[in-house]
Amino acid sequence: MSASDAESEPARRVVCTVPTYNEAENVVDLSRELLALGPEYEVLVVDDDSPDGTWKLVRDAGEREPRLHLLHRTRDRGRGAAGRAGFLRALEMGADVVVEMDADFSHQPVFVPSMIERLDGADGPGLVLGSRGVSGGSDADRSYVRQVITLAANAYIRVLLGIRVRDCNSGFRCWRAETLRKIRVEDTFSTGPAIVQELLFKTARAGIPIAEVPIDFVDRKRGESTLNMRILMQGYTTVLKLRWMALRGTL
Ligand SMILES: Nc1nc2c(ncn2[C@@H]2O[C@H](COP(=O)(O)OP(=O)(O)OP(=O)(O)O)[C@@H](O)[C@H]2O)c(=O)[nH]1
Ligand SMILES: [Mg+2]
Repeated sequence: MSASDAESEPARRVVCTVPTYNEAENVVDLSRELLALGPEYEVLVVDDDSPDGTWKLVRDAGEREPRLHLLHRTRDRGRGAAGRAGFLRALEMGADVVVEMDADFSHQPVFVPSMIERLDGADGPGLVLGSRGVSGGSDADRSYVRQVITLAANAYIRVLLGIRVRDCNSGFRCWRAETLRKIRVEDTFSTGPAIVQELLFKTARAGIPIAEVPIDFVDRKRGESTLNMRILMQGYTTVLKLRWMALRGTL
């Protein structure tokens, strides 16, 4: 390979998947920040036909930026289905590393390089979490009530699923592509945000090492949260279902 080929072809592909629902105020700025991290970065926005036109903004910006991709979904709306579709598309695209993160800047692009560096660590984790629960990480920007809900959910998941990581609810993660293939991401069933815990549980059960890197989680500044009591309760129920399926050997 010539020197110029080496310059135009990054050594590996890092695809950042971002599920969006009504994130018109965030999506373009977030994509720009991610793409600025380096030539190996690509962004895949997985939008569920947002009424605020998020997908149109991505489509238009993508015409000028070949590293920005859109997966525009019009059926099966939901954070879980969108996450699954995003992972599968990223694998089809030939990603070596898949980053997943929210669009609302709670997951700040500035932390991604340190997470990827950790994925390259000599002890070879197959998954790296951006974590609020390890030394140097924080969750201080959100209301006290939200912090307590997250802590309670974390304790519940750790006890029920026997997962040892400090931040089981982190949806800010870097995956080796081979981890996603090994745990058969195509077989995940969660329709909502509980896909975060489903994938974490499946990774831990597969004996794949999981590392945590500190991040500062910040509250969304623009746009509306989709979280509500029904989604929260659905999440708790899915965790119970995962435990039950594991006990019965049907997971
Ligand atoms: N494609 C798609 N994305 C979704 C859907 N629901 C939420 N999202 C995205 O998933 C990410 C997380 O959703 P948020 O609404 O921020 O929920 P949250 O982070 O649990 O709650 P907050 O802390 O209040 O922001 C964001 O990027 C959303 O736009 C959905 O139905 N489809
Ligand atoms: Mg959020």
